[in-house]
Amino acid sequence: MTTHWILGPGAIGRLLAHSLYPIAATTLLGRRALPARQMLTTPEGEQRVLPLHSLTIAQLESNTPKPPAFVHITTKAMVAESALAGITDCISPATPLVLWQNGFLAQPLITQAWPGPVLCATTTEGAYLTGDDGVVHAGRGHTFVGDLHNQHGALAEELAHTLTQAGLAATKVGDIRQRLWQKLAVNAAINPLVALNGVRNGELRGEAYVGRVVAVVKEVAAIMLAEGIAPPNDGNGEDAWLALVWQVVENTANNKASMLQDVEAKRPTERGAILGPLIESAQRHGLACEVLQGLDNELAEVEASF
Ligand code: KPL
Repeated sequence: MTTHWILGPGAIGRLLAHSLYPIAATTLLGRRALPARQMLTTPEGEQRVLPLHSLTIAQLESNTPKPPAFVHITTKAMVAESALAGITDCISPATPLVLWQNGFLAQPLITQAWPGPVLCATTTEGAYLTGDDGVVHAGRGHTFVGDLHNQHGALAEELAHTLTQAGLAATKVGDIRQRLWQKLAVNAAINPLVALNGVRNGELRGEAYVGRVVAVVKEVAAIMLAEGIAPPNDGNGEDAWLALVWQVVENTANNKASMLQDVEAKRPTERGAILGPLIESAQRHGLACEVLQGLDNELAEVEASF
């Protein structure tokens, strides 16, 4: 059995641990101890309790578990680097990492700094936590796996195969950078607006928000062009990006976006990983980003009030 460590026992981390349990030796790593009995509710509503193995980072230092074949980092984007720093003394620098973060902040930084292979995963699996001992797999999705410099195709293939075997459909891709930026584009058009206004995704279709969505997408589409990110569905520039955003709004109309959940829980948002790379790119390419910068400033103010 291969050994997988999962650093960050949030919703995706615990979904991974439950899914991999029958076919791999998994250890969940976090700052706090978790109850040994963990429940998964499947998309079909079935409930399964598993004795997932978890360790705190402090326990890891005094234990010597079997070296992992993969370390999955499933923390929020802003803390991925510091979480990794907390376990580097316990793993070989050649250990393959798998980054599951939103946005495009942790991926280039860790790819550059880590001596071993770094894979990135982008997923549409839907999951949320119901407490310290429960995770709901709300909807099945698909996961794409690859590395930013296309140097680890065989490893990405192996991981995609393992995830698929575990029931999380996955495909190895050679264009993970494009896919991460495409997701970031959609997140930038939806997340800040819903988080700042306390509304569900579907409400963006209302008169009060349509113009603001269009204004964000206009800036995002120009940045994507400058970054060499192809518009979705073989479409054309701004229209194709807008069509994708409206499609995601439609499909997730009832969702409370992750950034809104963060604001409601008074947690730092992922603005630095979503708006940050867009604003940095706009500045580098001399493009307009007043709308994106305005959203980032407003979110910074909200965070400062926590
Ligand atoms: O990915 C999402 C998120 O909530 O972060 C979207 C696509 C906006 C769905 O809610």
